[in-house]
Amino acid sequence: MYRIVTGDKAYSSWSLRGWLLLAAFDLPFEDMPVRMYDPAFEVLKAEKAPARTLPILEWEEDGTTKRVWDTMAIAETLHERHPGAGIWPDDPDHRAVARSVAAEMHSSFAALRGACPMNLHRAPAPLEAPPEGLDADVARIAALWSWAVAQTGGPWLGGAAFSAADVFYAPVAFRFQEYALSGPGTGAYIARLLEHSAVQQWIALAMADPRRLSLYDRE
Ligand SMILES: N[C@@H](CCC(=O)N[C@@H](CS)C(=O)NCC(=O)O)C(=O)O
Repeated sequence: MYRIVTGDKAYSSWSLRGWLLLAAFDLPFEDMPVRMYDPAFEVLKAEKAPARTLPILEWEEDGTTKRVWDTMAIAETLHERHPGAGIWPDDPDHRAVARSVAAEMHSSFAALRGACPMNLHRAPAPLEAPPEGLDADVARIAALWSWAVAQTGGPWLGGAAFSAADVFYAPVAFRFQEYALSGPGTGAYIARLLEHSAVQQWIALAMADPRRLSLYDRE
C-alpha cells in the first residue's frame, strides 16, 4: 500500500501527475491531501525533508518508511517495482518515445507553466496579455503529440495504452482547455485525456473541494 501526499487538487499540477501514476495503473494507495501554503504545509515539508515539493510517494518496507519525490523519480520507481503495470509501454521503441516526450515536459515549457497555472476553477478564456514564448510552447507541444502518436500508432502518446507520457501531459491538457490554447490536432488528444476515468476522478475530487487559491488566478 502506497501513500501519496498531494496538494490542492484544483491547482497542484504535479500532484495530479503523482496521483495518476498510482490511480491510472491500479496500484493500491491512499491519498494524503494537504493544504498548500498553510502553516501545516511548512511543518509537513520539514517532516519530509529533504523532500520539499509535492507530490511525495511513501511506503513501509523492512520496518522503515521509504520516500520518493519528484514525479519523474516516482514514475521510474513505480515502474521498477511494478514492471507489468504499464506505466511505461512494453515496446522498447514506444517506451523511448514515451520517455522522451515525458522528460521534455518535465524540463521545458517555462512560458506555459509560468503564465498558465493549472486551475480547474477557471472559466475557459485566453490570457489578456500572453507572454512571449507561449505560442512557441503550444506549437512545440502540438508537434510532440502528433510525432509521438505517429511513431507509436497512438491513440495515446506511447501507443495503444495510456502510459506515464499521458500522465505527464494531463495538466497540460487542462491548461490548454482553461486558457483556450490549441495547436494542430490537439483537440482530439485533449478530449481523450480529459475523459480518462482516473482524470475524471481527479476532476470530481477537485470540484468537491471548496477551497480557492487566488494565487493561481490569471487575467
Ligand atoms: N519537479 C517537481 C515539482 C513539484 C512541485 O513544484 N510541486 C509544487 C506543487 S504543484 C509544490 O510542492 N510547491 C510548493 C513549494 O514549492 O513550496 C515534481 O515533478 O514533483
